[in-house]
Amino acid sequence: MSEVTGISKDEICRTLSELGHILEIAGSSPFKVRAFANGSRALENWQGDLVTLVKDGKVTSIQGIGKGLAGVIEDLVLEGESSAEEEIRSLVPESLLQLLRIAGLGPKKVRVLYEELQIESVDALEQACQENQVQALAGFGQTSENSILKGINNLRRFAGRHLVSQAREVASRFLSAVEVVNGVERAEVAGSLRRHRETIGDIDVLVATNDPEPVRDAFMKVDGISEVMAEGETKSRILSEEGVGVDLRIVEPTAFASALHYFTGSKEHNTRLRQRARERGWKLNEYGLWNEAGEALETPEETDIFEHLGMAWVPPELREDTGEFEIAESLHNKGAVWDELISMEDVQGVLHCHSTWSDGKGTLREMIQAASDLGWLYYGTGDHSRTASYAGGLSIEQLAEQRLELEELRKEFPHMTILQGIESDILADGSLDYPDEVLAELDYVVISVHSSFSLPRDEQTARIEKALRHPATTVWGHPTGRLLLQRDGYEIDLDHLLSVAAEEKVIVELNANPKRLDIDWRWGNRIRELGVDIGIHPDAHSTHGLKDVLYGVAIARKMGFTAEQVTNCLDPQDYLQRLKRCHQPEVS
Ligand code: DGT
Ligand code: CA
Ligand code: CA
Ligand code: ZN
Repeated sequence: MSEVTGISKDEICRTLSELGHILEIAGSSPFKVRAFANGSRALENWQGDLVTLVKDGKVTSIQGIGKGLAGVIEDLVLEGESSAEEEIRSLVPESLLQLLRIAGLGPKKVRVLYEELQIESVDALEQACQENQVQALAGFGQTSENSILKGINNLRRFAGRHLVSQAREVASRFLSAVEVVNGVERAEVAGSLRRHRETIGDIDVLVATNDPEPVRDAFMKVDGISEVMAEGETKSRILSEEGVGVDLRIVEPTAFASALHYFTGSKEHNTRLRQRARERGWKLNEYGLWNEAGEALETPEETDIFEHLGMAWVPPELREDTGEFEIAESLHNKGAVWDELISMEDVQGVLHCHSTWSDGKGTLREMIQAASDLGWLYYGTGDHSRTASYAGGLSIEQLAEQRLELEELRKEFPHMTILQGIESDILADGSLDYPDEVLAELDYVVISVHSSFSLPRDEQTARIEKALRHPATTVWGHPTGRLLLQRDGYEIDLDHLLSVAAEEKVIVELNANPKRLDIDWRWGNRIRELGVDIGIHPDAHSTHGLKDVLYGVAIARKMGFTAEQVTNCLDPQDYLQRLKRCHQPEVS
């Protein structure tokens, strides 16, 4: 954050990149367009205190930022606004920027739509597509018209939901502000965030106190509120500057557990549980639990609610009405509790990490150091393979050179087991990206689809099955290719492919990148049934990205996994054995 105007570096980067897009849509000179795009990227990669740099008048010392752009940055940092920005924004209608949010539409195409068809809004574009006006334009065609319609559909479908990484940040800002207020006995985040859903609608903060007013005041003073939507005695709602809604509910301390249970949800879980209460002639709601005589039962903790209703406490992640009631009841009958689900401390190491050898931002040394700092005992490189030239995929020679660097790093990090792997593109015909003898030299191979997303279901399934059956394949990376809030995965027979993975002993990846969280948690029960092994992999493209493992762990908990059921919770020796087991028949 700039202490002058409060504008953050990220925000400035976003503005510069957006201005570049506007210039391109407006048909400005390619030099000017590139200056903004490159400048945004340069600033993003630059580490340091921007305010100091501006005050010293040294913005142009950042490589890739010229005089003109430096002026814009200085104005933004010092004044919070810039006349150049206003001028550029006035070049095209603001609603055009919405079009850029449609998958597959860049500034070039938006410019054509605007120039040729005077399209200024998403609605207008949808209509033009439906009237087949877009396919007639140069550079478009029927396929792109269809994919624009699909993109519009997705845009609307995903509007108003947020990635869990962003929601967590916003939630902790509000939680930490209210939990320290005098008189607050308990404070927790409930709702979908507590259930570890993969995307979040809004954040639900619950506070127990006998003195609501100071809590509400503290809540309203949190940084980055863009709008107060409701402000009441016990219920308030704001919109954060990130566009995330935050609900605050204040309850009396004795009602905390029942309110926490209620506002954790899911709605479906709540309905089933209330039904159970009703079957006994009891009543359950957000205020408490009452027996048939109308007497309130004491429920100081959530466990008490479940206990009264004849069940073991259900971890919040599993409250989706997907079989948790039957398990909780049988555990209760045995006097047992739910198995401890996996946690971050159980993770012993990771693979599938990118470095500057391909498209990562961290060098191998930086990445391994960061993994070691996280307390991990093994680290596996997983750069892109040679066909992924857009992502700096490694040639056979580079793989060999990388091996030499790894030899050195093994000496530097003797406590780490350092593995060389690759994220091999699955080629269109299902073969892998290097000759067998090259693959055989690696410690493991992740196979991933990065192209030909729209093959028919049968072909896509056959393509991936072939790759899964390749003897070098160890891990199936981001199995469905979905990007949360952006696009669905490719069409495949996932159930069949999971059985193939089980048969071939290929580890199925739970990709921990918060944009992916792929494979979807809804497959958890089926995965256990098939006996498929999963691994939680960061797919990190920076040292920071390694920490994404925590989002993967959250999803693994939602799948109901314990540490014993996740491959990268094995100690290094057992892990190496497990990687070698792929494709080899079980010895009994
Ligand atoms: P979200 O915000 O869409 O990601 O999902 P949630 O689950 O956080 O939903 P939200 O914020 O609308 O409500 C929080 C919880 O409150 C929800 O999980 C269950 C409870 N709840 C809300 N409305 C109802 C309702 O009509 N019936 C029942 N039984 N519970 C409700
Ligand atoms: Ca919510
Ligand atoms: Ca809510
Ligand atoms: Zn990938």
